[in-house]
Amino acid sequence: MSVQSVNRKSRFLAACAGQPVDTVPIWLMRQAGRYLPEYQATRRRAGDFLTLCTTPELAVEVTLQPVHRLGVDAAILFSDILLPLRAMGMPLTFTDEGPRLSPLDSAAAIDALRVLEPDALPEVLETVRLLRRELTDVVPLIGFAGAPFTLLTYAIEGQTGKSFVRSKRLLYAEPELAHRLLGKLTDSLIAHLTGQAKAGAQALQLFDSWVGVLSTEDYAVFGAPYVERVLSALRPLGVPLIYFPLGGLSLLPQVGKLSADVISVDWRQPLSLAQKLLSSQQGLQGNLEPLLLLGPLAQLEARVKRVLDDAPRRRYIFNLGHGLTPEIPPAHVEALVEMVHRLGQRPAHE
Ligand code: 1CP
Repeated sequence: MSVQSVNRKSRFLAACAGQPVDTVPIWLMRQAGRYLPEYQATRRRAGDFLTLCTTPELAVEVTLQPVHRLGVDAAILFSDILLPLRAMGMPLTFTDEGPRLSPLDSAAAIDALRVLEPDALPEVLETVRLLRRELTDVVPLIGFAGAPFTLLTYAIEGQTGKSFVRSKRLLYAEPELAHRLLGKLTDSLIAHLTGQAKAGAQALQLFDSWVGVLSTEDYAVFGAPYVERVLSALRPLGVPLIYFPLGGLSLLPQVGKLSADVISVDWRQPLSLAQKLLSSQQGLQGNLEPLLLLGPLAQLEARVKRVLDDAPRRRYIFNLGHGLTPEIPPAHVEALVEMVHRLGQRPAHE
């Protein structure tokens, strides 16, 4: 395939496959969200966050907002990692302080959880189908889910973990039960992600947002094996698989053994260091400190250059080291996309 036909198709998918690109592709975690006034307006119309996630027309609208405003090279489905827990039988609400679930506090509660089938969460799958109709091939759609351990923390803590005492009590006091829960979460995630890919998602990302609280020894038992089960079950779908172990610098040697195509790296370490700890087969995504977007544009541009200079030449996708936050000015995000496309241009022979 010529460079040009690859580029007309999708820079993002070309980069995932290790093919040449005209410039570095970029998308941003939480590119749809509260920093955008148009998101705030749609969210007000929806009334609450869960209605926004489960009304396909509205979820499509907010998914497309950053694509139109920013010119990013991929769209990410608007949904949330906690929706599968709700479908498994855990009532979920979102408050101003974050998500709330009634925490699983017994073996019976864990055994009562439903394991999802690929057609669970039909509203989310409908959003995927509608989005594929709206998007061109140039801007592919990324589907996603939380990784098993990260979902375990929400299911056991009932909210965003702080000390993770409840989660760790389960791991250390009742490891068999922990494995039973991780197994059910893993099977449900495989089903939900398979459903998304069959509905049209062209890449899948697993968010392991809380895996950084695990020691390397515990990641080997409660983290990595379940992530690998998800990845190998999804492999036959033929879409690129991205894994984001937030705060997982000490885990990267183990992450390097996972079968993910691309590893999304947080802002804490240079990409070149992450690359050394990972496998040479794995592409990289990342890793600008998101809050640099609060500072002046000249500083932002200097830091973007540093990230690009440090990034691999092939199989690389620009992103933030974590998500955009509500305080970030949209004009700075627009400027970031322009900078990456301008500074990331690759000569045709590379
Ligand atoms: O409008 C609002 O008030 C809700 C804010 C919000 C948004 C915009 C939440 C609540 N979720 C989302 C959407 C979302 N969440 C997306 C899709 C859109 C996009 O990226 O553009 C994605 C991929 C997620 C993933 C997600 N949800 C993660 C993993 C990524 C990460 O940030 O580490 C996690 C941990 C959640 C849980 C969650 N959802 C929302 C909140 C407030 C939380 C808790 C966050 C936390 O515990 O810190």
